[in-house]
Amino acid sequence: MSRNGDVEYVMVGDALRIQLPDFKRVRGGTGRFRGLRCIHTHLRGESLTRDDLTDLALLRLDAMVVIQVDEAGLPELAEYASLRPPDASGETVEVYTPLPPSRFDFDFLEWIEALEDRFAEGQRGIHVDGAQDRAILVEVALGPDPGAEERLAEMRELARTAGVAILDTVRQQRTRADPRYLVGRGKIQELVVRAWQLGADLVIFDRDLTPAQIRHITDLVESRIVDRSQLILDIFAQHAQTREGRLQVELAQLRYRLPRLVGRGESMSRLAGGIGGRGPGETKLEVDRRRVRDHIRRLERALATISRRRETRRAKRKREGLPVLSIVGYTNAGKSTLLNRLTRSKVHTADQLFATLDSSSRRLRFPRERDVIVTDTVGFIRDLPPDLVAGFRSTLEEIQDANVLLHVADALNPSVESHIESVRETLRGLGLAEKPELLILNKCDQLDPTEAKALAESLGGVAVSALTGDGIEAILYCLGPLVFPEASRLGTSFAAGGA
Ligand SMILES: Nc1nc2c(ncn2[C@@H]2O[C@H](COP(=O)(O)OP(=O)(O)OP(=O)(O)O)[C@@H](O)[C@H]2O)c(=O)[nH]1
Ligand SMILES: [Mg+2]
Repeated sequence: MSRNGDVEYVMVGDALRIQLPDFKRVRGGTGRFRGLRCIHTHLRGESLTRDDLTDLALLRLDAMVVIQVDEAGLPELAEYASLRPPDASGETVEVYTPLPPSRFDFDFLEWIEALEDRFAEGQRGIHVDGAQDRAILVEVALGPDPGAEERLAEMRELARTAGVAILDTVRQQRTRADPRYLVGRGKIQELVVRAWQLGADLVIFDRDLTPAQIRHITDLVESRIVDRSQLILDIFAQHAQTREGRLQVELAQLRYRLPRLVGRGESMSRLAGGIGGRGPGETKLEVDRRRVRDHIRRLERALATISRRRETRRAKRKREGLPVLSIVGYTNAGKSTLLNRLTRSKVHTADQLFATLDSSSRRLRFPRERDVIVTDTVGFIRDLPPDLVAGFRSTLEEIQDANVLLHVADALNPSVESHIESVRETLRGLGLAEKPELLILNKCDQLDPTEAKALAESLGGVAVSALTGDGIEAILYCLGPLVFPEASRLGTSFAAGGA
């Protein structure tokens, strides 16, 4: 029924269910309800069911009304529910006290307009600094998920780095991922209403979504849907400085998006028989896909050219015979700070994830006029999809040249051990597990010295502070024999700076 009481749709069901028609989507009326209320009967006198409330939310109806009917078919009580304006409770639906239908004596139009005004007011009341994106974070723990807390903390860091304000989090614990929505139908309902109540621009999922899940969720939620990999790619895009870096990120973004492009009419593709694939039956989606694929090929060619030039540079370095030290490690561990400390340079550092995207190389002078090239590269993170890693292969080639890896870990992070493990796993995936590695436990200026020493011993690393310079001599001391193995056989000492 419409606002002014006209009957717009009539649905006939059986004792168990009615099928709601496919209402057209509400567009443009942000903050407004659909302007339709659904009035239906329950033949066995039940109250509003969970499904009723889910439909109310997903269809954003003005109200869901159920008239309970007695055995003679006569109306008993009418119960109704509406969506709830945003408030501290976090509740999304309000169910009102049932009344006999004859006792309803309020002006529906006045009531629903007042409710909409309270909605709009609640949305305006939510303030966020500056021009930041406003997001709802969805956390899904699958089965017994011991890493859930860590992952959550990391998602918040990623969001902060991307400049997104988290307005609220919606959590769910389930045994398996739902193939349609990742979360269950009830959670999706809560999410739809929360996103709308809070006027969220984005809904961020703390794990990756399949193309089908993105499509189904997009059908229900008006906000933009972002999964973990997309969020990481967004950060990469914000941080890429060089032309190569930008091309790599763009390529990775397109590869990630290609299977996720949403559209209708895919069944048309078999009808497309035109020359050059551009048949009469080609849908808009296919045109889009083809454009993306063409663009991917162009980017790949451009990157190949850059990569050849890089190759020449690397070959030159090889001819000079300088050993290469690659700094690797989890993102935000302090790799760039360590490069700066070791080589007295000034590459960009920041308390952000993926502050560094483009590799840089500097010279480090060891005693006796021996030079070493030190390179700093993009940081690692757990569960990075292989596609994404592949996009950075050419940057990672720098690591391939390394004689020794300096593996930097953030000793302050409670998850330091799992970080070290994911870095080693990524290195294994890149076929780099065999390189000699020196583990550096960084940021020890913030730890009690005995604690730092114990941690370094238990993990087999060197405790340092790249920020204050504490422990840098120890790094040089340990590096000497790794970088100049022939010299160390001759018994030369590599202690630098009097260590
Ligand atoms: N307290 C303390 N902070 C440090 C130390 N080393 C680095 N930091 C801080 O940690 C943050 C990250 O440092 P970066 O050097 O940018 O870290 P990164 O590993 O290069 O990070 P990405 O390039 O983003 O992967 C910065 O805020 C640094 O100031 C340290 O020894 N002690
Ligand atoms: Mg860095």
